[in-house]
Formats: sequence, structure tokens, C-alpha cells
Amino acid sequence: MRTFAFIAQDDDPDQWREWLTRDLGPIELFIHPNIPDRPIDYVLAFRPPIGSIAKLRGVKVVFSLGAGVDGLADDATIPAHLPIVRMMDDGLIEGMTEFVLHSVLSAHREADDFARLQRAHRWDHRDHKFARERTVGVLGLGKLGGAAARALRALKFQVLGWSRTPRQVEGVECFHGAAGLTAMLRRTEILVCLLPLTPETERILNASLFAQLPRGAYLINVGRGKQCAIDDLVAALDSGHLGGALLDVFPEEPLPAASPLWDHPKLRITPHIAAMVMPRSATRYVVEQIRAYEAGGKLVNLVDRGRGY
Ligand code: NDP
Ligand code: OXD
Repeated sequence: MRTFAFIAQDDDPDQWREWLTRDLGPIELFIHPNIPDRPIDYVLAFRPPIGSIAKLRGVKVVFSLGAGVDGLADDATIPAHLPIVRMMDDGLIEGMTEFVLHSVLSAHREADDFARLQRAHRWDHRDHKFARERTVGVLGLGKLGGAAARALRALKFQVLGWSRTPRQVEGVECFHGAAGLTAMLRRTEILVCLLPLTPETERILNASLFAQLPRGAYLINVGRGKQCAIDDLVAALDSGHLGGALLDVFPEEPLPAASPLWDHPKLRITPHIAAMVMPRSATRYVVEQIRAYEAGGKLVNLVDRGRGY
């Protein structure tokens, strides 16, 4: 019988056990910290405590229950030879694409302003731009950023995209590296961050980046909270340089109830729900990989520990 260790405090082990059992037959799934000292085949993990995987015996593959692997890629105690597969089921791409489209369209059609006008009982007309007249910049052109950029393009937005290495996405003007970022930012009216958290991207959304955006630009951060220097963001919103922002991710999660961010008039907040990993579809992805691995096939979406994502 296959053995699993479950080290993911925000996920529901019972659902994972149920769905894995439907596909694989009986399994043993042990929940951190109650994992016995016996061989474990597979680990299911999201932001596991440092060292918690290294002390397990016999592990064949670690499955990240998130697309983001911060907390796994940077745990130096995990043996270098141990494959780490990140979550990338179709549901995650579909969910993120929907969320980005909804957020960009809301910013584009000034939904926050109209909500304020409603609260003030004001019936104010104004002209609006069409999507083809609006430029959206996407930081990160990977599985999620690439899909979001293509979907925005399909709605006729002018789409710019930025990656670490040169990329091509049909219909999207692509930039890379530091010079590329500067060139992209100065034209970006709505900026979507879909970067992985690495030492290079930590606090990348800071005062200097905001200053390069045109006045009134809107920020959507669906990457990771630590990518945003919150004080710089609040200053840019308060000065009017940024028109608004949507944050789905925060340096500290859950966002403390006492945080002043909740009440900032130019901030829209969602509780890290842009794309949810749902056991009913995510288990299919894990099971397919387990079957391929056990048949001597290749694992896909492997984390490159050197580059950190
Ligand atoms: P991928 O690994 O597929 O793509 C990452 C992209 O970011 C690549 O295009 C990569 O460049 C680029 N990148 C990485 N480092 C840099 C850098 N230093 N400078 C410029 N570009 C860089 O990731 P995904 O698209 O699958 O996911 C992105 C992130 O979204 C996840 O890491 C996670 O943090 C976040 N996420 C958030 C969720 C939410 O609910 N809010 C849900 C799921 C994920 P290159 O192409 O050259 O490699
Ligand atoms: C992820 C997330 O990385 O949910 O999948 O943030």
C-alpha cells in the first residue's frame, strides 16, 4: 500500500485521502506532525516547516499542493536529488485566468469608482475606454501568466508581458530582464503580477517600480505577498500616483483583522483565492504523475531548485 505524508496546514487532508483513495485504492496518509518513523512514498506539501520533509525516510516524490513553491524550493534541507513537482492542474489555470480577467475588467471599467459613487447616491456619467485602447502589463509569462496574457489579448486588450528569459506569446509584446521591465512599465496602465517568489522578485513591487508606471495605474497582485512593499504601495495610492490596487496575497496571511489595509479606500482585498487548488481535480493530476513515475515515465512541472521556481 502506498504511503503519503501530508504537510499542508491550510489544506484538508480528509478530502485528499478520499479523492486519492478513489483513484489509487487504499492508501495510508499521515498528517504532519503525526508521521510515523517508517518509509513514506509520497509527500503532499504546501509551505511545510523547514526540515519536516528532510527527516522522512524513503520519499520518492514531493508534490507541492501549490503552483508557487516558495517554502519548498528554498528549503535547503530537502535532498537535492528528491524531485519536487508543483501543482499545475487545468483547474488552477482556469481559475487564475478567470480571476485576472475579472480583476482587469473591473479596473478597466473603474468598478471601484462606481461602487463609491453608488454609496454616495451619485449618478455620474463618464466616457470610457475600450479594451483595445487599454494597455495591461503581465509580470511573469509562465503557465498562469501566459494563460492570463492570452485571455486578455482575446478580449482585445493591448498586452505586454515580462519574463526572466526571452519568451514569445502570440499577440503579446514580450519583454525580459531589467531593461525590458522599464520599457514595459512606462506603457502599463494595469499591472498584473504573476511572478513566483524568489530572492529576485521579493519586494519587486516597490516605490521605484510604481514611479515608472503612468499616473493613475492600477496594480493587481496575485503572485505572492512578499513581492509587494506594502508601505510603498500605500504611499503611491495616497499620493494619487496609483489609481487603485487589488491584493489577493499578503506578506502575512491571513491578513490580520486589525490591518489598516482592510479599510483603505483604494484597495480591493481578496483572501488568496485567485486560483484554488481543489482536491477533486488536483488529485487527478497527482495520480497521473504517480502512475507515470511508477511505470518509469517522466514527471512534469518539476521545480528547478537552482532558479527557485
Ligand atoms: P511559472 O513558473 O510557470 O512562471 C513564472 C514566470 O515568472 C516565468 O515566465 C518566469 O520567467 C518569470 N520569472 C521568474 N523569475 C523572474 C524574474 N526574476 N524576472 C522576470 N521574470 C521572472 O509560474 P506560474 O505561472 O505557474 O505561477 C506564478 C505564480 O503565481 C506562482 O509562483 C505563485 O506564486 C502564484 N500563484 C498564486 C495563486 C493565487 O491564488 N494567488 C495561485 C497559484 C499561483 P521565465 O519564463 O524566463 O522562466
Ligand atoms: C498556489 C497558491 O501557489 O494557491 O497554488 O497560491
